[in-house]
Amino acid sequence: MRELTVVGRPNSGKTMFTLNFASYIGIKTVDVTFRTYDDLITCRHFSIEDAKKELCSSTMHKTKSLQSLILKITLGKTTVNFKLTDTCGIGEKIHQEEKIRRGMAQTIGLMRCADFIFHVIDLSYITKEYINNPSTIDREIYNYGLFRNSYAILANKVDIPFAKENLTQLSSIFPKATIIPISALLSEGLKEVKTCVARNV
Ligand SMILES: Nc1nc2c(ncn2[C@@H]2O[C@H](COP(=O)(O)OP(=O)(O)O)[C@@H](O)[C@H]2O)c(=O)[nH]1
Ligand SMILES: [Mg+2]
Repeated sequence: MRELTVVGRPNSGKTMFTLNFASYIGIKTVDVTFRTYDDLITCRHFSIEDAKKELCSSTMHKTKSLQSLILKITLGKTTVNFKLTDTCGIGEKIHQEEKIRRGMAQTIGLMRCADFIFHVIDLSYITKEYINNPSTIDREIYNYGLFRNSYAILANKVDIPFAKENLTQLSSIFPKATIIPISALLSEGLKEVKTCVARNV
């Protein structure tokens, strides 16, 4: 089974995307498998709504380990199962909390073996300083993603003010990537994501 992973900065909307994408392709309840850095595996069953309430948050680093869903997508007359794995957000700095440092290392480890990488970028994060910074974590992920050739950027939060202007800026700093504008919160742009998933499962 192919594994697609969802990576990006903390708070970019990875968990919201993962759950609302599952809902978009017709899933009503999910079994979320949590895998910690020390390989402790637990599984919980949620309705999508309850999962969003419990697993999404505006506080940083709500997601500290790998959270996988097994989903299925219908392609013509066949149904294909795939794994969609949400991850601990990564940043430039070494975090003071060990659990989060380990979670970030787990994310990087998974990026190396996943079959496809969705890189979520929060459009509200695109400031002048960000654009001029040559060493953001997003640039690192972009360079690695291009090298892997199984990569797309999800430009998230298109529902916020100035999203259009910021999307133009984002396209200019990451010119070689496929960029899909989405609102994970409002489930916008997910048809294009589904087409991308269908090509890569
Ligand atoms: N306005 C807006 N807020 C969003 C969107 N996606 C996520 N959020 C909010 O951003 C915060 C972080 O979301 P979450 O999915 O937990 O981020 P993660 O740390 O990347 O997993 C939450 O308060 C979400 O409600 C979006 O498309 N639009
Ligand atoms: Mg999360």
